[in-house]
Amino acid sequence: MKRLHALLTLVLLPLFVLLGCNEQKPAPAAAASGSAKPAAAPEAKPGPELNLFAWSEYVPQDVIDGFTKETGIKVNYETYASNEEMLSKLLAGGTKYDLIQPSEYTIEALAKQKKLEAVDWSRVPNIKNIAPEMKNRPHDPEQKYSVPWMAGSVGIVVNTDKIKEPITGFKDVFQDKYKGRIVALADSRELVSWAMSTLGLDANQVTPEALEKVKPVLAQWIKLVKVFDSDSPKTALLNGDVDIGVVWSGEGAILTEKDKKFTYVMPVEGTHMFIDSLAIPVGATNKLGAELFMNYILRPEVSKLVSDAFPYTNPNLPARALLTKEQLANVASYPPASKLDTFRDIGKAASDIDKLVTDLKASN
Ligand code: N2P
Repeated sequence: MKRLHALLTLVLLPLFVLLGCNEQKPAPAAAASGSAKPAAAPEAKPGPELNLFAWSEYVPQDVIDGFTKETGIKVNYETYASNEEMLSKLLAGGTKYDLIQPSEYTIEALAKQKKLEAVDWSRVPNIKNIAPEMKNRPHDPEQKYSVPWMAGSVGIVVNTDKIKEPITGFKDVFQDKYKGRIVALADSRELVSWAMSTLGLDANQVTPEALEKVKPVLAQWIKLVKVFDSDSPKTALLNGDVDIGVVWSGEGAILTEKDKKFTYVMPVEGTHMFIDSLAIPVGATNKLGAELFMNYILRPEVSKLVSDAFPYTNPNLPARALLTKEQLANVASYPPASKLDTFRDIGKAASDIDKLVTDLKASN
């Protein structure tokens, strides 16, 4: 009998491991493949609704529908177009959000202010799918609070039917001859960082002196821009309203994919990488639902749906393995290896940036 048992174990165990590879017991560090079920304590029950506050054009409807179908949890997806907009609504407290999607520097700021709940990783074992280089970054060094959603950067898209001169960086975009032909992100921290890179300054050293230097540069640039749009900067380029733009990399990827007349350029002055991540704000009433959602979007086949709709840099390695050669060859989504820095929390200087850009736009 004992022998039979040993034999069965010998034969069946590897078979079980082979076949049952997808859904595993939570063992975040050790699990090897795609998708693992969260370890919900028997008494724990998520709430019936999940208030998700996330960037616009970032969470595909089929992902939300799939989650609702599987869990019965209704997702209320409210959008924002900048970290600062999200912060002001979050901190105003009008709505109780269960899940937010800040960029790294805003994760860092919220964590410092003790405004984030630590994620219970036993409920989010699929975190193992995230590339090691996207974890434990300076904004969340112990990976306590955040689940990377998509990474990306900012780049220049040129309509080469209309613009024949070589464009290599911000200084080529913001020229008088392109006045009224430019789209740019409506994002103050971004705008200031582009001007800082052009001046050879470190975009994380936002001192009053640095902002004094930035001011005349931005005053000039802002006059040239026809459209400020962070939600869908591709639209003005697609419509032919403008011929050149500084846009999110995922928007650039969509444009170059749609029409070969669009080219994508990484600014020669340098750019930064953002890591937009899911996090649970203090005060969330459905933390369990939020953790279920985190684990769900970390499944490779679900994360692939995000890449299909919004082709940013997917930090989920098994999801990346599901993408086509064409998707992976898009240089806007997957720029040739370069180590990009991320923005850091700059504390009070964030409101100096905001004031500077608001004033310059108003006086334009
Ligand atoms: C998605 C916007 C990308 C966010 N529409 C940039 N941090």
